[in-house]
Amino acid sequence: MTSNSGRPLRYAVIGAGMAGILAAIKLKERGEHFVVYEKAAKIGGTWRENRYPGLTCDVPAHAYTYSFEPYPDWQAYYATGAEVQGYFEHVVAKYGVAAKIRFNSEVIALDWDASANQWTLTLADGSAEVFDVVIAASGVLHHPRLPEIAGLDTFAGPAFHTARWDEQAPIEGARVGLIGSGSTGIQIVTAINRKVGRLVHFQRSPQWVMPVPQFRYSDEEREAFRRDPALIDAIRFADEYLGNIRRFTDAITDIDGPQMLEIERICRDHFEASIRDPALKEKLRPNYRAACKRLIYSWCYFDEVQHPAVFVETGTIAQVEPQGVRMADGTLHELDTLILATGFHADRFIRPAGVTGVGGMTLDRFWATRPTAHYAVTLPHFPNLFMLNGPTGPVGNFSLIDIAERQWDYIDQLVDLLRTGEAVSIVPTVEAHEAYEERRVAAAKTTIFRSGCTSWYLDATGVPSSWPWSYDAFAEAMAKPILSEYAIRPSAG
Ligand code: NA7
Repeated sequence: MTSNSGRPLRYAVIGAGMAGILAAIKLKERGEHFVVYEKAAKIGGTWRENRYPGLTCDVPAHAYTYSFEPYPDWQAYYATGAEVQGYFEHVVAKYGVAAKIRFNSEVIALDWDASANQWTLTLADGSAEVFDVVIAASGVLHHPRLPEIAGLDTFAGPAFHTARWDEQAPIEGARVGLIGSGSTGIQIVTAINRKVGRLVHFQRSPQWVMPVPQFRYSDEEREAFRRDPALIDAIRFADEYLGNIRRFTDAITDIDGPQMLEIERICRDHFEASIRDPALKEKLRPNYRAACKRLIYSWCYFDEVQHPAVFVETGTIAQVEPQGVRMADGTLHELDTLILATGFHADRFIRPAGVTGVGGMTLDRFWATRPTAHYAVTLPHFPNLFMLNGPTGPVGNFSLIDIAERQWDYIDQLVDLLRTGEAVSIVPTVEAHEAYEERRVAAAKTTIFRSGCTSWYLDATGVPSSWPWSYDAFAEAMAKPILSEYAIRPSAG
């Protein structure tokens, strides 16, 4: 638990979302000295930022929990965003980590001092602090991407990104425009279509929809979960969830194999059986393979999109005008409110913080081609820096909490070398990382994500920025770091 100079190691955790809370709990359990820096005034990360109507976690609630903190109180099989935020607040209170979080504290720079084997963190207020270990848990989808549409700022009514929801914007009985049909846009359609006067859904790409069940838990069921946590495990480890993850990761890596053909069949059958109007059906028919984009998991989208108040507009947007959205064919959709469900810059991670590692190497330079990390966790040139939910980790419709917990196990084993005083710094070698990344990129190019669609899974060069192997391969990689891939600087003493 001490550094080579005999004092306790100091850890900085950046971000108090799902992954940062995990790190805080684990470090507190070990009795470590740590500080969590959070740029906002509240915990929760993506669940704090997103408050749009219809926000639902598309991973079954009982599977979207920390393994050490099952939650009998979930109201339904899939939880609302507000409930998920409530879960994280409950966890932070129960595990007593709130006092360790410094709110309104944005880290703007991290600088490695090779002589002291320490990171200096600079905050937005100009103050600086020194740490031995940095855990970057700063999230993935947190920089809203606004569409480049002419005249956007001329719109007379409220126009806002979904992660900056405007509670005052007219929705009830109003003429609402919604641009974007990712998971966010689709969830919003299902939540506001019966409230609006008219909803124009501007859809550049239609979506494949995986039909999933949704149901509420009764008070009796919640009581039973409380009495017998094995009932929760039965959901968490059920074949319908865990088995599906395995089948899904097999499918995305074996794109003509039986699992992918089955996913395609389910999505196609659901689509064919659900949409009545032939014209709408053609608008909603994707021209790419299911699971190429992140699948929409929904129990109601196809019903809700057929509500008479919804108009799916598939034409090209020419510009935004004060009254509404003008299409390339000259049609003007007059609107009171314009919602931008246009996604996020998925390549930012810890940036815009400036990170400078060994020999002046900057993260921007290291990531000039694409954001990468060794097994999605560590970075050559940046010792004693560990990422949770960093670039090239597994992506799909499964719990990122589980992914972060497994990454923590990997990190913990590496940090142990520092903790025991065996080493003062640990960093993957450039050679090991390049060899790994070469294998990863080659495999990623053969996944379903690259089968002919656009999505936030693809990096700037069009290569999927994801773990391209099976779930079990990921679990195995996280279970034991390959120490020969690391440069481990031994302690002088
Ligand atoms: P996504 O999945 O990145 O979706 C963004 C949507 O916005 C998508 O339908 C885009 O169409 C559309 N888009 C983006 N720019 C434009 C412009 N200029 N004009 C028209 N349409 C546009 O973001 P979400 O917020 O829905 O979901 C992100 C993740 O959050 C989700 O996967 C979950 O993991 C949680 P495109 O498909 O590019 O044609």
